[in-house]
Amino acid sequence: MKLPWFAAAALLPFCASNALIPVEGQQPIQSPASGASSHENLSDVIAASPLLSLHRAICEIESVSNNELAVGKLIISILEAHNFTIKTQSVPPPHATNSSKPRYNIYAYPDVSKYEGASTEAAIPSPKVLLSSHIDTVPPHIPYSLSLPNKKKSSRKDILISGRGTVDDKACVAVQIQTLLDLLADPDTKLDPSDVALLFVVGEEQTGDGMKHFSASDLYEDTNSDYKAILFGEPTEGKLAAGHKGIFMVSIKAQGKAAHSGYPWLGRSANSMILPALVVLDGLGDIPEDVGGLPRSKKYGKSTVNVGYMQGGVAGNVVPEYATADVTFRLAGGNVDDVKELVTQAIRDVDPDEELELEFSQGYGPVSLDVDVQGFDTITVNYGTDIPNLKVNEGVKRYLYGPGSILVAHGKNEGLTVGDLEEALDGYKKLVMHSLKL
Ligand SMILES: *[C@@H]1O[C@H](CO)[C@@H](O)[C@H](O)[C@H]1NC(C)=O
Ligand SMILES: *[C@@H]1O[C@H](CO)[C@@H](O)[C@H](O)[C@H]1NC(C)=O
Ligand SMILES: CC(=O)N[C@H]1CO[C@H](CO)[C@@H](O)[C@@H]1O
Repeated sequence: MKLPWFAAAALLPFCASNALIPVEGQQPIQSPASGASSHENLSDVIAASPLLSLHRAICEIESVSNNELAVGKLIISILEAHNFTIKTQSVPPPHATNSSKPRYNIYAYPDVSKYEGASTEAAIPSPKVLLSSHIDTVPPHIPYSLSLPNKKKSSRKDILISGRGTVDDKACVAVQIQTLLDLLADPDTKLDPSDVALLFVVGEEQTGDGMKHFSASDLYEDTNSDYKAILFGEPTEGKLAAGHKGIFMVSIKAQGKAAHSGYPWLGRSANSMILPALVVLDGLGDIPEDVGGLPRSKKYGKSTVNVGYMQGGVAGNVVPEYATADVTFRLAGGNVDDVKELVTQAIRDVDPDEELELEFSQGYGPVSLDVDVQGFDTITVNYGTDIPNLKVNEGVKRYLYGPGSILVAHGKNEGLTVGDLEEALDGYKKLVMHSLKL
């Protein structure tokens, strides 16, 4: 008798996730005879797969930046149950908040004494391959849910998993964990457990303080001598990223003088002071580079500008005393110092008396990444990552790879399919095995 795929799955709950259920040639999820709600059946699919249920468990816990403790605890308990040794790193809350909530980076490596084939009894091994992603998300939290977008011809791999973090970045957290669990459990890989480690950081969506903390830590100092490759997880649509754009920000502040709006000559409008600068910056990406525009490149196209935040004045009938704006630049080329100079000049051209106060963020230029692995399509991406926040030794490869699309990652419709997650599991296994042979 040919069992329906979900029944077959239920009989095999302890298999490796990718061996559970054939992906091709599925019966439709909703057979016409079925009177059961598809929702319950979708849950069954998730529950039957170690990867999908791990992903679900961590997505169901809210972990907006600065509130990463609960999801961190769950990840620790899962890894400990699989004989990983955990080192936590307490990361102080950012200055901008006055939160006193503890938050931790998680560094985890297989407890070598419990895995056969371990080559070393070193206190903390120096791995060859590190897999890293972040456990914080952007706000607001959106609950985890399952759906079938196309009910007529959808198969198991088309099940859509939605909710905050399902893509960015808990898809990578789950896939990276499952990758190591599967590889360690498979004797054919001959994986030395002391060659691999996991790093899950806090704060990526804000300042990258989690990764900066790790980069400066004794733990990293003591264990980074043997790295061949670091695998960074962010949504790249299952492609290997050849690089990402650079980024930096400027905050502009204007101080005017308040007055009754009927007698504006008695005051000075901070909004009027700041507006010309914003108009100039807003157009800077469209001006050719050789006549004072932002850098361009064949690889990344144009640099872009986002006047993302403006605040000024207190009421329509008051001449505004204060105004402020934040502008973000995504750099297609050049370096941050040159672009800062260009931006400063563009502002001073319309603010010759230097009345506007400028505050630049640190930022970085475009980040080039490694793509020397067979069998992957490549992509370049426009978002920032934690990669520049981790100082790596010369010769260490940096790969950026993960399931799902950045185009939905911070939106209300954040989500990816079962197929996306399972393909990325295969992709990560390939990347780890490739990296070990470097
Ligand atoms: C963890 O190690 C213990 C002791 O060596 C072993 O009995 C157990 O099966 C291991 N658990 C897993 C999930 O590998
Ligand atoms: C934190 O911020 C809140 C609200 O602004 C304030 O009431 C509280 O006193 C602050 N706590 C500390 C420790 O600064
Ligand atoms: C959990 C649950 O309700 N599962 C249902 C899925 O659909 C089949 C019929 O196709 C039902 O028999 C199951 O009970």
